[in-house]
Amino acid sequence: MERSANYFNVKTVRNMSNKSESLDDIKEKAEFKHQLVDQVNIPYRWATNYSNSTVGYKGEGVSVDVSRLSPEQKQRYDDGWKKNAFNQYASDIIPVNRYVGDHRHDLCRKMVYKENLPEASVVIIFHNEAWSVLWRTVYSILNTSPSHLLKDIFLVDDASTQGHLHQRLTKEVDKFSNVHLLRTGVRSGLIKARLLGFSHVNTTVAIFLDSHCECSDGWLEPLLDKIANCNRTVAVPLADEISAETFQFNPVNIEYMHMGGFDFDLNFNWRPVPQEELKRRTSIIDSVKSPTFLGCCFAISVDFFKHLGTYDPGYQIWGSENLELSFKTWMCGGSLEIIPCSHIGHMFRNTMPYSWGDNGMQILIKNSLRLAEVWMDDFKRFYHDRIFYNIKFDIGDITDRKKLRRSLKCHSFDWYLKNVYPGLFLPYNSQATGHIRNAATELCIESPVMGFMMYREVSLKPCSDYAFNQHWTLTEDNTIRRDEGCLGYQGPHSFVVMPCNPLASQIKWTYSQANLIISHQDNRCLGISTDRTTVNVKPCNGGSQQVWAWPRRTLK
Ligand code: LR7
Ligand code: MN
Repeated sequence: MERSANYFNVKTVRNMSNKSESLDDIKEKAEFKHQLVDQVNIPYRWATNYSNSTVGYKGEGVSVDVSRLSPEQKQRYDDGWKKNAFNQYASDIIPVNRYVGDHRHDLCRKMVYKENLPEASVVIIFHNEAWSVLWRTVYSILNTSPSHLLKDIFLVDDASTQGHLHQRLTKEVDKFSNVHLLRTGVRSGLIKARLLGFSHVNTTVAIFLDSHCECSDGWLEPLLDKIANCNRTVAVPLADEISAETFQFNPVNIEYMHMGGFDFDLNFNWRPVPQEELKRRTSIIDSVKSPTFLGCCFAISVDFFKHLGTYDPGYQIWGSENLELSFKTWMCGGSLEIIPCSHIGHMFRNTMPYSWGDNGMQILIKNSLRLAEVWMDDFKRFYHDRIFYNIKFDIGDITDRKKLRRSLKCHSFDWYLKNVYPGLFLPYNSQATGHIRNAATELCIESPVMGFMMYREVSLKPCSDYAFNQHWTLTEDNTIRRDEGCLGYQGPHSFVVMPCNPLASQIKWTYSQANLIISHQDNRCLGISTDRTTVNVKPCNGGSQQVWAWPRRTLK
């Protein structure tokens, strides 16, 4: 559908209680009007006049010029970042009802889907989401879903504490016949919140979204089509990026498709699609089989999700549920596919704004331990190794989850690794694993960020049993490795994590268990920099600055 620049004034929202209500009417009532008028002096790149309402049109972002904000505006700008870990100030300038554009490949636009696609309902969970961001998620769904395919939207409030999510939200939701509000009452975490939403779904397909997503033209049909063909397929859209800084919608380029992987921190990561999978596909818009998925956005058959025992309700707050669903989907007879014709934006942010209670890291580890215990068979040892064996965790009762796995007669994790994720690096026969601790400083070598960002510098940090990114493996072939990244020598003062190309001499090291030195070619040794913030390589001198303790734990 072609939208004019002032689509804002002409387009009618479908699926609303009062079906003839135009966006103008909604604008009158809704909160964004006063937000916009309120902020009319704010400098931003596109619109200069709200009567045009082109702010954010086609998914453009807003760049706020902080130097031009009044003290009161600056305060609001800072508060927005603090509360959300994204630029709420920018988000509040953009209409909650914006059009993000049609990001489909031409071939997708030409697709003709079955006439009788199954009906879906959407579950959106949130704990303290910004108003403009939450409603942009809802409006984007309403604006882009054919009404005969979308039944309900369930907003699940996971015990939010922010005022606007109480009475005001209840009232706003009342204006829509097919948007419903559920509340967990006590903080339950995203997994249980999703399960609460799911218990109200009475359509063939359930779709789960984070509360900071935007659906774009044509996102729904290809997901439903996939599930209509086989209800054991979990259908995953592309996760386009909504910038946390500007709210610009940046679509994924499907020429460079990625698949979901994981590492032995039990974190999700993006991986290149293997050659065999690329060859299997006959068109650029064919789905990509993926070992795991992100978790923020996906569609699943209600029956199949129930068959798989939904999520492990023992998972708290955040984490592991996407890997659990990935593993068991594959291991118990289904498949996980990324659908290049379905574009959903997710706002990725660098930190989490909300509290996890007393010890977030422990919660995360407990979830991962449950996951490993139930689904990973002996391979769980590669995760256990990451926890440095020092901390004991009570992971709760997992009898039911194990029973579930038995009753479903699922494949083993070994089968999954061989058949679904053959490219995963398994740290067999490692020579040493754990902290690499410097004798002179007691500091440990830390890789950049959790997970991997290639070619970023490593650093020296106080050793911590909770810092997974201080865990290194001395591999069989003499590399200092964390999953897909190896410690690489780029020059005497530059050490980065780089791809583990077996032919690259930059990543080859020798560790002597006798005198505890790590050497890199020609009798040069790894030591610490003068300012003690990072490592360097100098001729070996026997000093404690070049001595490194690295536990000799061998993993077979
Ligand atoms: O206690 C909570 N209760 C909630 O309802 C904590 C969170 N939530 C809500 C929250 O408001 C949000 O809507 O749960 C949703 C997910 O939390 P986010 O958005 O803070 O986390 P995230 O986007 O980093 O989370 C990713 O990983 C999670 C693992 O449990 C889920 O699978 C999320 O859906 C998932 N999102 C992504 O995978 C995209 C970003 C990660 C990367 C790379
Ligand atoms: Mn999210």
